[in-house]
Amino acid sequence: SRTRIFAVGQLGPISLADSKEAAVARLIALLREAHGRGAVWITFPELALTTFFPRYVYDDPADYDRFFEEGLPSPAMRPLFEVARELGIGFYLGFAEKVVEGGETHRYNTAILVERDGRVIGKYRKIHLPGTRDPIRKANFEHLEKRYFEVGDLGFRSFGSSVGRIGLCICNDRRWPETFRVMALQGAEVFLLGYNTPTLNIHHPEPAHLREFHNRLSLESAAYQNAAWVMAAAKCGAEDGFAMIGGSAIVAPTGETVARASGEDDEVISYACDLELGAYIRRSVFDFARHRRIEHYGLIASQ
Ligand code: ING
Repeated sequence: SRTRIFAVGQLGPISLADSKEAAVARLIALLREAHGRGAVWITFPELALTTFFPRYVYDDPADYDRFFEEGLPSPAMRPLFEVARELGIGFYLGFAEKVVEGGETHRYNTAILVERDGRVIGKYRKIHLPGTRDPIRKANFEHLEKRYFEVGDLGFRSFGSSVGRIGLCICNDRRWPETFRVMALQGAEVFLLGYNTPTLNIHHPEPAHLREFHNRLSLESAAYQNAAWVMAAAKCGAEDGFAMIGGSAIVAPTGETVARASGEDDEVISYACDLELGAYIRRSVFDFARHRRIEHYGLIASQ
């Protein structure tokens, strides 16, 4: 067996008025709690340093650049990197990335993977950006990720680490099966992701319970159909009154949820995950090489 204790650090609300330093202090408290449980890795949410600002309308980058990080680690992240290295815990962190590449300024919804010794060993920029570029003005908030972020340019990859091969994605990506299959085909045996999922769907009316159901369905099907562990960290609760769902979870390669957050505030869940559990499934029912027939799958990648 290759058993490691993984943790998920769920965050409660971060308001517009909260500083990044206050958010980082909360992440460090979750880190210490995870360490106390013997965890060697922790997954934090999407956009974990600030409120979910794509709910608001901004026109001028000067008004929303304050939500973004520059440099890796950025000044705000530095204390988290230091404590994680001191405790020997690797982590996934979601944040808004502002970077100059090719002489141009780019902004992405990004997640990084940091090894137990503090090295950045992976980076992912969110590919499935939900919502709209322009306000729809159907509720008292928006979902403007297409306005503030570019589509990620790093693809879906898996990264070798001291705790196995890890695949990264972010929030809406979990609803698209292609996300996980592409990473599973690269050997990912653990998928890490963070999410910020509004409870109210502003695009069409639907019962609130479906938010929780679709979150769970996405995580459990990804785990089962790719014989991999899934760790998902919510930022949740009401941020300045705008509610987001909790439901942070650890899901086994059998598709069974083995740990779930019970509240909508800062909370650590953890589980002793045997990475060998996925391996036997990959050698039997989901032996990709033996059973998949790619000659029949062309449409998925061609339209
Ligand atoms: N949030 C939501 C998510 O995909 C959403 C947006 C919710 C889209 C429900 C469709 C249905 O979980 C982010 N940040 O992607």
